[in-house]
Amino acid sequence: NTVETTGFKASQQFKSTNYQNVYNDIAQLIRDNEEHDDYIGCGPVLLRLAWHASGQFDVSQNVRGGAYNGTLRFDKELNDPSNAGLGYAYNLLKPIYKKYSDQLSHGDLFTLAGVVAVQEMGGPKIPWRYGRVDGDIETMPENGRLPDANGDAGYVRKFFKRLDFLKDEETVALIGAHCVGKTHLKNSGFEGPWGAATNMFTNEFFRNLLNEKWNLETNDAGNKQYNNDKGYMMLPSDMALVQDGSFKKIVQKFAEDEQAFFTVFSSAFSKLIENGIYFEKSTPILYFKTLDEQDL
Ligand code: HIF
Repeated sequence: NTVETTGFKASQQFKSTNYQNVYNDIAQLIRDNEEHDDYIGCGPVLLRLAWHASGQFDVSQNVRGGAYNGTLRFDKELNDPSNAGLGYAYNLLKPIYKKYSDQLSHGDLFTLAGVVAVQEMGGPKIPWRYGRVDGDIETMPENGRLPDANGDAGYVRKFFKRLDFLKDEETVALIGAHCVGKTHLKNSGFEGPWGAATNMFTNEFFRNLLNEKWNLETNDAGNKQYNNDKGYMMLPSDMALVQDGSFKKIVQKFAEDEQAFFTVFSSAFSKLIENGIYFEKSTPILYFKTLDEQDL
């Protein structure tokens, strides 16, 4: 795993692994844990795990902080306050890692889990490639590089620029992942879901941003969040998407056109989980079938 100017080189060592089988085992895990978090299920928290395993990336440093080294498996990174609640998701995946440990890296497992979560919740197909290699503890980035939910539009744009997203459209599409799951006071100091369909990947987040009546309130942890009268919420960094003219135009487009959202989300999420990795042309781009598509 030499570091090239373009990032860590993807390894071919596990090229014979049947990754659709790994996909299926993770998807079955989601089916078996549907009662998690008052029947939201564990799709959202696995998606969050995949992004936090990737989201410490800094394009100006390139080689550090992406998903390549799989360092979210280390206690120190799991104990980053930004990762509160992800220990549960990591523990869920441990039996799958055990089953495939001689055929699979942690970085590949974490990122594949995000792909599974999006697809099994009804979202777009996400192209995925293998080749991340477990790095030792020295490759773990410093804690504190994940985003602050109190940020405004300027902060959000700058943060995603650090992740090498230069187009507002990609940033807005990514944040549409907040259609699923919820915030938990004990994890983040925010509370509530973003909408009604908390385990279905849709464009509801964008429709709610535009159509609901939001009130800025102080929650029980003393943090400011936007609430509506149906019990939904928005983080300040979510609301930033309708407070900035350029962001808002894109929100309007995605609220009207779910397919447009899916297309941009798929390519942006794929980029997010591959940041800092250099793939040889021969590495195949894999697309996975959902359990439903396999009649499983
Ligand atoms: Fe989230 N996000 N996220 N997020 N996130 C939370 C939960 C989820 C931000 C903050 C939070 C992305 C970007 C940002 C998911 C997926 C993605 C929570 C609540 C906070 C505070 C955690 C808790 O209390 O349990 C910020 C500031 C982001 C940058 C603007 C990504 C694009 C949207 C990259 C992304 O994919 C998911 C899924 C959850 C729900 C987890 C759950 O347990 O339900």
